[in-house]
Amino acid sequence: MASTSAAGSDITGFTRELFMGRLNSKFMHPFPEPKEEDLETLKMLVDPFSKFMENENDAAKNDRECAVDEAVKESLKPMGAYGMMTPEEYGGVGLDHTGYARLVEVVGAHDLGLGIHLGASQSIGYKGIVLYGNKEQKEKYLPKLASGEHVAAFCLTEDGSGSDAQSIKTRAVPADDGSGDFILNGGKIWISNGGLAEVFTVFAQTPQPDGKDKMTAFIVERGFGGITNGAPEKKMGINCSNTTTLNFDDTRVPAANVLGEVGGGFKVAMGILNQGRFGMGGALTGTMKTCMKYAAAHAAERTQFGKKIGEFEMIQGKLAGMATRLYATESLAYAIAGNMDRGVTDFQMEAACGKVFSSECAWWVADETLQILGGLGFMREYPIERIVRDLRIFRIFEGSSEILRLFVALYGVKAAGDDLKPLQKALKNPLANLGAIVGPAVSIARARIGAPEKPSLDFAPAQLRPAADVVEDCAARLGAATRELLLKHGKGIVDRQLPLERAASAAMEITAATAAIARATRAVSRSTDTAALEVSLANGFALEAGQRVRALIRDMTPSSEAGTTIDPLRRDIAKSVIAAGEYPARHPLGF
Ligand code: MYA
Repeated sequence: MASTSAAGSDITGFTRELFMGRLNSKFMHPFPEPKEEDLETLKMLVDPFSKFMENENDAAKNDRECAVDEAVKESLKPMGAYGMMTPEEYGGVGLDHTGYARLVEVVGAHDLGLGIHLGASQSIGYKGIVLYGNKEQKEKYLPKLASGEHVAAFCLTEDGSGSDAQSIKTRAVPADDGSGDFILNGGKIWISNGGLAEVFTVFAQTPQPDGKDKMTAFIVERGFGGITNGAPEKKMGINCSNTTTLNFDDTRVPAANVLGEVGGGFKVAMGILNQGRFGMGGALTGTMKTCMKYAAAHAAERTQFGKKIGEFEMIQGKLAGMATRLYATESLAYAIAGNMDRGVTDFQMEAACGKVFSSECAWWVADETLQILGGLGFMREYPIERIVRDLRIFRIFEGSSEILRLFVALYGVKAAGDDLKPLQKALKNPLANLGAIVGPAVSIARARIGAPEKPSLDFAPAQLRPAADVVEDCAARLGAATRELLLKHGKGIVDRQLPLERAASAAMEITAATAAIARATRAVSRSTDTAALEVSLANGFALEAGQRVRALIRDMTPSSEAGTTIDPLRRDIAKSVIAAGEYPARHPLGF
């Protein structure tokens, strides 16, 4: 399917507006939809790919052997699996974001470890060349990477630098010979494909004219010399993906291999990660669907106390919760992908929401599946055991749930601060300097804060009013609570991570619920065969999410019991734990 990306779009993001109590429906409605002919082409790719994953790839064997079967890799190459989104002119399949989400859903449904091998190469490993590479770099590297002849790796994380990505120590300095080449030294850890890759996107500090270091991105070939990798790490899951350390010892990198601008590496890293995160939602809807198959089959077959267990309310509650979360995750994943395809550039916060939401929902769904299967789910002969192990890392890598919640909350709060201040020039660095914007902004605006217009999802049809009412109410509450937080804490808000965490969680749930409503609205307007069910799923998700969100927002406000009592208690308890270096209470028996 050829890329249908529009040249640009003036549609702005959805999630940021929530912090101001606004619902930017344009992002969600009409729910993005590819052209009919694109879908036909995509179907021709998905069908054989699904059959291959079902019949030829053996996920359990890959897991046992801690490597993707070589024959599988060879078969995947001509299928375009190593270059799904790479432009056709460079030998890739040229899928748009929606098409990519659909194909990785197939991978996620069958083998997450294989998905990481494929994704680490194209979703982040050489994505930078596609996004920021010049013509020569693209022509030189992309064809072999898209065909799978070479694989790539993304090299950011270091021993002392995980979430705090700017703190890397790997350094590249200009060579003494005046050639413009760089000499690269340093070490990276936990690099997916680290032992297999021929091409690395490496982030390193480079000296700047002002004497300070700034990050630069480089395209590094294994053949440049001085590169060694450690043995594959022994992991809890995604075992067939290769994860190693990497060391650069006086590796000479030609000047032509700077990716983007010298000193512009952090933006390159963030741009790649922002672009890559939407794929996780697609992949994990596949995983959740696999879980649901096992859960549904077991609920229908297993008899206890003279009844099929699916007739018991508790199992029904679980299955419904799984289906509604899956519907919301899938809706959000395709809303983000569709917006990226229609040229929306303001999707960073939604991509972060989609990554966190999908990884947490998938974890919950897999865990509930295991619970429904009982002892069977714990046995190796059932794939749920592997799926649970594989899924755990998704809440950690590509931006942990915690750092992405902070990212979403702080950027949302910054926007709310901007909204409150009529004149103040926007500060650029919210994580570090939020106070400088929030303090003056709030004092200027303190006197003139009024309730904004009631947020509205007026596109929702009558059947979806229950869900729309919840979302409208929650958005208004989030806007009001954010204003209260800003007024109370001013510049101190940056350190109030517990209310920020709640604000982000609320925003994520509201974003997902709105995507689900928009998708169900489309189903209703087209009278599709599953429209009534989709209405139930969207209403079901939004009503439950609404309960969670109202509790989160209640606890966000500084005057709440959480704000005044529980959070200070939690801080004190944590300090005691850290001071003791262990569980600090005396044993009830005294020893
Ligand atoms: S790869 C490693 C993953 N690592 C991370 O994700 C690191 C997480 N940390 C961060 O993202 C950043 O450090 C944070 C910012 C967010 C904490 N977009 O002072 P700042 C701009 C655009 O706020 P910091 C892996 O795990 C900002 O506006 N711009 O930054 C492999 C400012 O610009 P300016 C952004 O406090 C997994 C400047 O940067 C963003 O240092 C394998 C500084 O901002 C942003 N997001 O920290 C997965 N953030 O100065 C395989 C900041 O101009 C993939 N900025 O105002 C496969 C999955 C799919 C397929 C699967 C199939 C099964």
